[in-house]
Amino acid sequence: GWPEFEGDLPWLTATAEEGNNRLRFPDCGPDRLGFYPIVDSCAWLERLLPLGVKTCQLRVKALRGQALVHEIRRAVQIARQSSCRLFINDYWQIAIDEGAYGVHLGQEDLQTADLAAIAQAGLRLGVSTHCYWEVARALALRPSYMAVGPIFTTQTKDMRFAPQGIEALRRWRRSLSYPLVAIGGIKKHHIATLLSAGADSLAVITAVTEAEDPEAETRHWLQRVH
Ligand code: 3NM
Repeated sequence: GWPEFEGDLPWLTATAEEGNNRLRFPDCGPDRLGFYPIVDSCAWLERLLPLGVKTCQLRVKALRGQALVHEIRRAVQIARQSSCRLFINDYWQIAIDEGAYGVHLGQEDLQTADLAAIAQAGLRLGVSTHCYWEVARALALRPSYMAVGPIFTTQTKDMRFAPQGIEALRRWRRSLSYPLVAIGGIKKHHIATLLSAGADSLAVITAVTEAEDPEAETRHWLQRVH
């Protein structure tokens, strides 16, 4: 079993500094990542980005081959038109080829992705973390941001990790100087608490995609998070 996370971890940061210094991923600019909706199609991007969303992720699970390439290509165009920072989940090679703003990788993807190619192409790297060891691994890569999850129970993704809760987020905030993206089961009544716990950004799927009025919901989140 894995030990529980305990206390602050200054040595992690020191280890990262001594570690893999070859790769450099760009930062995400001076503005906080803020409200960060995750969607599975260009149709969603076309609905949400004109409302002022400045960070988003395309997380496609249902397409393959040329259809997938076309979807990502169009997503990059849509994001450019709105000056939105678009992270492509998982498909790092297509993200490089299509000139996306960044790539978001889970821990499994980290094992197979060509991180040097991503860095060389100048794409930002966001990494999912769910526990102490995954944070340690992410730190060694010095990514552009770290996602911390699941904060709360989520039905949207199969999770072998228990919800970390707000107190864990606070502790990561004390240990880490990276932009922190909170994810997992986040609803709008959590916004104030998560921001004051130190989240730079709140990533959501169902809070927007299953809202009765996703556009109104997006406007609300934008107003509250920024
Ligand atoms: N990643 P919702 S939680 C895609 O903890 C994803 O890494 C998570 O969806 C993580 O906002 C999650 O509907 C699902 O809970 C987020």
